[in-house]
Amino acid sequence: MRLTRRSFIQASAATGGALLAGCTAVKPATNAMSNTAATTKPRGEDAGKWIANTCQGCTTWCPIEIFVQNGRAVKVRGNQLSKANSGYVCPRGHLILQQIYDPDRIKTPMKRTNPQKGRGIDPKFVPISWDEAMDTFADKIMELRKNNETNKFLLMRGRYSDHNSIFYGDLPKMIGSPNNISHSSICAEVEKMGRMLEGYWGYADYDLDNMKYLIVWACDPMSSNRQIPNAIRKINKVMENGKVAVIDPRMNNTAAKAHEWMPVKPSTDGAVASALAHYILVNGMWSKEFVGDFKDGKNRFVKGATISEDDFDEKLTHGLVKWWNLALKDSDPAWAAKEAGVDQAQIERIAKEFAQAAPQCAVWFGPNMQPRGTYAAMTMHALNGLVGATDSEGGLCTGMGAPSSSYPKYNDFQDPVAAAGAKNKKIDQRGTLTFPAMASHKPGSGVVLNNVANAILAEDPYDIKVALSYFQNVNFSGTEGARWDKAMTKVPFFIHCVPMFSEMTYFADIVLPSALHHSEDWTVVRSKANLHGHISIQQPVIDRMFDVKGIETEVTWLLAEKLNDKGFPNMLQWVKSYKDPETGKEPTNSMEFAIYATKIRSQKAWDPAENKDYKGDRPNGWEDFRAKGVVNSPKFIFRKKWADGFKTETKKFEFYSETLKKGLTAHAEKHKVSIDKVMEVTNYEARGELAFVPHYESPKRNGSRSDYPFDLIDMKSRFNREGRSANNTWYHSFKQCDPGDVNEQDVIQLNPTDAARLGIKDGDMVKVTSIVGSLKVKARLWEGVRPGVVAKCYGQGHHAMGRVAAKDFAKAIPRGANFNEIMPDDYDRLSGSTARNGGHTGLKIEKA
Ligand SMILES: Nc1nc2c(c(=O)[nH]1)N[C@H]1C(S)=C(S)[C@@H](COP(=O)(O)OP(=O)(O)OC[C@H]3O[C@@H](n4cnc5c(=O)[nH]c(N)nc54)[C@H](O)[C@@H]3O)O[C@H]1N2
Ligand SMILES: Nc1nc2c(c(=O)[nH]1)N[C@H]1C(S)=C(S)[C@@H](COP(=O)(O)OP(=O)(O)OC[C@H]3O[C@@H](n4cnc5c(=O)[nH]c(N)nc54)[C@H](O)[C@@H]3O)O[C@H]1N2
Ligand code: SF4
Ligand SMILES: [Mo]
Repeated sequence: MRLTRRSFIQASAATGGALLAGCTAVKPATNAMSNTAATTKPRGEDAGKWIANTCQGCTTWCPIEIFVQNGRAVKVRGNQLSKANSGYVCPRGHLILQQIYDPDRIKTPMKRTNPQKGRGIDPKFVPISWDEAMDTFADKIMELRKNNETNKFLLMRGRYSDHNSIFYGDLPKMIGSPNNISHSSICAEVEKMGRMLEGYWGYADYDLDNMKYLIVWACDPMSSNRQIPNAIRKINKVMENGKVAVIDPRMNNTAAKAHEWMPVKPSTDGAVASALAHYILVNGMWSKEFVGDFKDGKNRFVKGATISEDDFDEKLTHGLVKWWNLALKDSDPAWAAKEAGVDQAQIERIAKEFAQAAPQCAVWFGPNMQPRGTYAAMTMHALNGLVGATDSEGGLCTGMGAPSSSYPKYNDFQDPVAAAGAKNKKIDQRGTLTFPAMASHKPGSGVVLNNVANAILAEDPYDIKVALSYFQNVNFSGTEGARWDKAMTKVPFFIHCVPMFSEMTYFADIVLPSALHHSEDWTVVRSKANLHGHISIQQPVIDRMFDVKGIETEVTWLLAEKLNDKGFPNMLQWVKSYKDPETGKEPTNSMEFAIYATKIRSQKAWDPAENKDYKGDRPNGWEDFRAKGVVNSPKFIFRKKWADGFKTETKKFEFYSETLKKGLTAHAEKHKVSIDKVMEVTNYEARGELAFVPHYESPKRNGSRSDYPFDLIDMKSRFNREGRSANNTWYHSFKQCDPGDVNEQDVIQLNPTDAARLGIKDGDMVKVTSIVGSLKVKARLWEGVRPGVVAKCYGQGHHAMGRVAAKDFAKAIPRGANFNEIMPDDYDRLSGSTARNGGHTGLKIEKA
């Protein structure tokens, strides 16, 4: 049967119709509404049960339970044992049901029959067997091996589980490629740059129970960010105990509840943060316990005054006086108020009340994905150090980990061809002069996913012949997506491993339909929130309805078998080393491999014989862990870092970052240029020593103010399961829960004063133009966005995905507008992060 895109849709519709009919035919899931396990069977049918799993609708990675009745998933709640979410999910958790039963899911492997590739060009997919799909994949790998060009295999990852260590971490090395490219840099790497001041490369956790002042900055924890159910539950507590202030150009969900909303001009956050620090210092409100004091106790922080380092006795921090002299002495609230377009008195009030609450306070800052975001994030985090809130009760911390065991090593099985191939340069140009891409402070250790499209097109450092992507749709999620359309057209052979057709799938030669992580696959994930870490299971809760497979494990196994048949046995030997930790048995098929890998990874969590001194949850064996689904760590213990030292070069919290200086020095030396030159080519303003301290950098904008007068800011919808829920009807029917947005619509939010000037009325279609291109979108007049700024929720504008996400799926006509299409391809180059926040896109707006 030839399956064109149109007939594929029709085929899906038929199956989907049957499914939906099936859903309505069964009894209502009344038992699922009860908090206790069901005891009575509704109308003599299956009483149903809650099965533990993990939601990955965002980076919170909530332990959840799915209620299954008559073989169907009917309700989702937080895992009642979870300390991260206290048994609750956010609104997105419920969309899992619509994801599972989405009639537009891909139901079988498919191969392309139309050699022509491009956006909206029908690939003319035909269904094939897994056997044929994996055979073709293996042939492609054998060809690369034969030609000694295994480095030309590229594996890109979006979301993932712990088992990404197998598929993303080890498999490319077994094949012989250095090119395992994660999505981290289109995600949130800038945030981690801020925490470099304390030598930590990761996200924070917050002690909301004991907090008295919270500054929510460039994020919206009640709607997005990294612990939503906990933030929703605990925000009231902070508000009762003290105050919440939100700094964001738009009135986000948290701002709608907070005591203060400061609508800063985009990318001027560094100015406000510097002014808060200035105020705190001038008024003697810094933490004497954490930071130290003047030797004679006399405060010399006076506006404009240069201070001698000899006069200050620093304790657990490093470089306070240098920071003041280089960046803060003139950065007073009056200056910042002008720069950021906000009220001076508000800056002073926030500074004062924040410092008064210290150390029971925190700056909760978001990723700040703007071209100079590194320094903005550093300046925000410096405040957490200045008042001693970091690693302190009522403040913030690095959070807890959760137990996990190691996977068997691939190294013993890697052959010389693969070992040589894996030594090549990575495709993303990390570590080149203009891409320092530092993970932590090591240049070239970060990833620059969005630049892979440019590198593929330029064949620099080389061309890519075989690409695979899973859990990812970078043609939609990456800025200036047309680059990705061109790049994926150029790649001769591409495999997409996804449960849904997407913008990226247009370019696939083979599509491998994926088991959904949250309901059909075997794995574990680890995360943290509410001062506890957790390891949480993902296991099948329903029988698979379609011919889908788990990508990270089952596909690895199937490929290994095929490669073995073709004379390359090493991979099969490697996967067979994943023995069942309970019985010692070797896996004999892909499903056993998936289960054993899950047991291996979580052994420390469930095996009473392992990890004996662990003070967190101790399930009694594998079955008990499966039933409970989660192991919570003990509670975070504060001030250990105060006692033991931070992981920076100086072991102190660095206001003058010797750690960043080390990284920048290494990068400059490698390229035989000065650090100033590095700053220049990476688009930062700092020169000299300023590069090593938190400071304000003015907004870097694409497009002149005269031609493109508006600043675009971008945020996630509270219904975005990252990029994956737009084909769910609930996404659209509840859209007004995104402040300012409208049900069933996709809008750009515009302040009424700007709209009046342009003659635009609520609901008018407008044409928005950046230096990259134009889009048409509906205008929504809304006071919750500051004049001069326009805000657009990320998530809609799909021309693929399915019949709900697209306006016309068969004709590839989008529903709404994906602003990534007009956001210039730009970066915070120190981290390699893709810029999308902070008004880096200048916009012109006209009535359409
Ligand atoms: N609902 C939802 N939550 C999610 C996800 C999701 O898809 N949906 N995804 C998860 C993932 S993968 C990640 S990485 C995290 C990311 O978490 P966040 O980055 O915290 O999420 P965003 O909604 O993108 O937040 C951007 C915020 O910055 C504001 N903003 C933009 N420019 C500026 C500026 O110049 N200054 C200031 N002060 N504010 C600015 C926007 O208005 C918005 O409130 O979220 C996770 N949580
Ligand atoms: N303008 C703008 N752009 C953004 C953002 C933004 O806020 N604004 N957010 C950015 C951020 S923070 C991130 S993390 C990225 C995310 O962007 P990507 O890394 O590209 O990931 P998604 O778009 O979430 O994933 C898309 C694909 O995953 C597939 N999928 C869904 N469930 C599963 C599953 O269980 N298994 C497998 N194998 N596949 C599955 C779906 O079919 C879908 O096509 O987007 C970034 N892009
Ligand atoms: S979407 Fe995120 S916060 Fe919501 S339930 Fe899922 S993992 Fe938790
Ligand atoms: Mo992300």
